[in-house]
Amino acid sequence: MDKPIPLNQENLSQIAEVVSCPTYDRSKVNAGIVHVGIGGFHRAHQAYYTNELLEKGGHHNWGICGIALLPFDDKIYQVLKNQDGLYTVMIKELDGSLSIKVIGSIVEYLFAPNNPLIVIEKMADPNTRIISLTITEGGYNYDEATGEFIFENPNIQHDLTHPDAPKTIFGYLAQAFKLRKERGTQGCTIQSCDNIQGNGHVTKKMVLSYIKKAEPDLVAWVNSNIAFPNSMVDRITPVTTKDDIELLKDKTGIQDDWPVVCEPFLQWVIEDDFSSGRPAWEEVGAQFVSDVAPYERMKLSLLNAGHSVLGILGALVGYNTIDEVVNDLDIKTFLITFMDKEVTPSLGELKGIDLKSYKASLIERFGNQNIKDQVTRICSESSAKIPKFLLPTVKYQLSNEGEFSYSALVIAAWAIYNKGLNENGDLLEISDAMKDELKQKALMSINNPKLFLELESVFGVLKESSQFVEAYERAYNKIVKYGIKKCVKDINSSLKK
Ligand code: CS2
Repeated sequence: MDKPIPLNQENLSQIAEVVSCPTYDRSKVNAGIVHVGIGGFHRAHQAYYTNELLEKGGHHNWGICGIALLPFDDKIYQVLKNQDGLYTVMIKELDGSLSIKVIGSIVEYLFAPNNPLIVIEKMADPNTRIISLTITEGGYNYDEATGEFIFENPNIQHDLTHPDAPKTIFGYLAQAFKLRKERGTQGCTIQSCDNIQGNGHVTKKMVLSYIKKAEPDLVAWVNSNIAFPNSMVDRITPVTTKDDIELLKDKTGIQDDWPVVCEPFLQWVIEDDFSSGRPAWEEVGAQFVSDVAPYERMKLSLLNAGHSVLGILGALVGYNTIDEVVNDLDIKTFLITFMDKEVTPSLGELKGIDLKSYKASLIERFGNQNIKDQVTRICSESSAKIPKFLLPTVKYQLSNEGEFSYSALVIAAWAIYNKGLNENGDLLEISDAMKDELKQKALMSINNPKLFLELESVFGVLKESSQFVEAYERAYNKIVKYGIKKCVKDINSSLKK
């Protein structure tokens, strides 16, 4: 095989002979958007939509400056720098085929830990009109039990005492807003693209909590100059593997050090509330609506919670990918019943949405054998995901005297998962900010399962519901005795009766 062609601006015309590449003049694109968190999801979603818009022409002020905020984001920063911001999206179609496209919407990139002042200046720049975020569910720094900002976080303490060299998004935004206010620069929009119900509201509440303490004189300015639209974001984006990089090289001859792999499905529902203009993303398929809440609820409680159900049960059984788990008929039936009996009643009326076909489409998307979404990816950071994805359903069902035994089984399975071994005795690869605490509680729970529910920052006051505790303990003991597969089979057949 010929030597692979490194992906960069200089080689773009040669690469365009093989795969679809940006046809717009990237040198004329200005970064009106500063995006924090340039991982796979952002690059498969917002940057993808933005690339499609730039292709249409006439939108050159809406390019993206990607910010790598954390020290370990150094790798993606280096890759983007070496590739002039270019990267490949490999869409893994349901039929096993691959659609490949080079994306050019990220036209600048900064590594914050080495250049905090440059990043603050960029966020304060009058040409920056949107600062968007994918900082993960845990990145919003609030206590699940109280909904309040966690000031004890050592990085937040650092930011309060080192305003010129912040480590967290909150420290950066406070300084950028301060400069904007001092200079009389107009406000901008902070657009969360993370999987949190009311992600705009949550962002606003957390940013204001921090600012009240760090820069109290800024509160009124933020309230009148900064918009925080809510949004629902969706595209399944597994972790890129070495095999994906090789596959791209084999199929196209392109050397891309960090391509993105994703499913074909793509959705973005955005509240139309921007303080200083916005790209016409609706021209490329995004939906602008006045109320995103029903879409968010539906997606978080069905897709994301559905993922967690598959991930946690699948990890214990010993599966590696989500398609393997959902193609296990017993687990598939369990998931479908969980969606129908526990989640659906909690969603209320969803005007204009065909829930039945939405749920069917999820089963199909989860079953995409081509994307090989990793069980480890889905289970990672479950301590931040479960309260947002699964617990709202449990709370609804408890207060409406409804069904919650499926959710209780999943939470019991998660308690067992945190002991660190699957049912075959293999070590589980657990990645979670609360990993040590989870393991400690999981081990303490062996003889007294309800101790696990004492993790208040995850479960809040759930331990006070005797009904839930009972269902959870029953499920826990049964899983330990008979294993996941039998428990799932039994619950499936008991509900048929
Ligand atoms: C997943 C999400 O992280 C998770 O647990 O459920 O990353 C999911 O794949 C995306 O939200 C899909 O839009």
